[in-house]
Amino acid sequence: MASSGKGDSMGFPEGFLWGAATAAYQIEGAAQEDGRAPSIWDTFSRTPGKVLNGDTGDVATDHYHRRQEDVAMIAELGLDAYRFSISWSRVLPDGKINQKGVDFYSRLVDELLEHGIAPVVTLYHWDLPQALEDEGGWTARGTARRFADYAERIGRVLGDRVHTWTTLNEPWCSAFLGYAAGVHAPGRTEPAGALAAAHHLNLAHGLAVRALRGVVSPSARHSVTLNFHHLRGDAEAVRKVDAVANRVFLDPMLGKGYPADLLEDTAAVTDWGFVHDGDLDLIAAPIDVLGVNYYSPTLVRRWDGVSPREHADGHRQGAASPFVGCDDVEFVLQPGPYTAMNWPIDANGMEELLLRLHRDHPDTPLMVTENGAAFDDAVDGDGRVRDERRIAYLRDHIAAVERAVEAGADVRGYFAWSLLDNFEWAYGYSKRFGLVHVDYATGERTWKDSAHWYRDTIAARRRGSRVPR
Ligand code: GBH
Repeated sequence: MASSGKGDSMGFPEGFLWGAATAAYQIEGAAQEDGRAPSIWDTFSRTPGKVLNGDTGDVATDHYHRRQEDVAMIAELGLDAYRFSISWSRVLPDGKINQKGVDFYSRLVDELLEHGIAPVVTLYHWDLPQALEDEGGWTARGTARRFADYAERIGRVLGDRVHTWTTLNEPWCSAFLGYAAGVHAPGRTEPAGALAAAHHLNLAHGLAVRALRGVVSPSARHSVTLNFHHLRGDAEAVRKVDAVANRVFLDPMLGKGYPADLLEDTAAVTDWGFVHDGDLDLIAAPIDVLGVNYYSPTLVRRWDGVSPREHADGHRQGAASPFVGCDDVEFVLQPGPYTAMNWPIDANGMEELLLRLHRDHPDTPLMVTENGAAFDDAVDGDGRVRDERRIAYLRDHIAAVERAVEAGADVRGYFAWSLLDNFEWAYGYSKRFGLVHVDYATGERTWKDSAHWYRDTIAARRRGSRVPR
């Protein structure tokens, strides 16, 4: 075969970024220090019954005080890039810049750069300032403007040093887990509100990309991270869930507007009157790379009206479903093995998803911004964490990314979720996704076997060899 296209070359392309990811509320702690104001996750986690064991992010991994230690660890891992998020209510607690909050991120960026690590910044990983929720949160159009204003101000401060800007992390979770299912902050169960939230998140993204381009370095890349539901099952059920989980964000962001079938499927819930003239042009601000988070596939079929409807993670689907307009769809738990989240382990889904995105949007480069697994890890008497299942998970998923690359997908990087064990949202500290173990009583960090494996794998990759299979 002639060696022309990038699909012919084996392995990952030059400049491929190996990284790990975190998010502000999940790791920082210091919830009431240096002028930080509360976000919806502070409110939600302090509301009894919302988070397992009443856990909160008040201390988390104490990263706010261990920043330098953590950067040293990132450097020792040999990462090319580190993906973290900025706490909006830390840097703009009352609409004005909080210098102490900004300094924290500015130092983090400088320290990363001193070690040759590219900062990949997410502006919004679910922690809306509570003051904005009090004005309607994402159901209010004004929140999109406020977000663009926040993006612009942070862009002015960090814009000369950040490698990649990501507006939103997984707006599906913000809109549908937060405002329809109510299992994430702010815990509202308003199907029409969730669709309005989805639109305002789309608008926030587009406005922010435009605002950032005006103030940051022209060489910076702009992106958004979506959690694609990689769907399998009956064609009609797949189409419906795909519309309200994937295309509701992807299509307008990539300039195709809202899918006609989505508008039809949700017509009984809303008339989409919150979409104003000109919004679709604003949402379609061009991006340079699309962030893809993948953990597991989702199996769906037409609901027979009798059997219980289950979520892919094993939760029974009650009255408050995140899948608005999908009342006749059943979520089937596909056969295991499963992670500690009860999510099926299925690396082929990663390859299929990347290839589908590449086929549907061939001009949009992709980056795997999260992939990883929770297992019940424990530190052994000899100080080791033998997490061989996590190693197998990462190895198989990296191999799947590689197959997608070899088949022609334009994938620019891979970020393991997560650098550290951390606050796993509604599951509190009960689920451990880290490459590095955290003892929550002391804050002590211990490299799991997977951290050593990931370091060695990255190092081997850079010498051009392949993932050991
Ligand atoms: C990511 O969310 C987050 O970005 C990150 O902060 C988090 O810690 C990490 O993953 C691990 O959870 O809704 O029943 O169909 C991933 C969220 C999980 C949402 C799987 C969709 C499918 C199950 N996704 N979920 S269901």
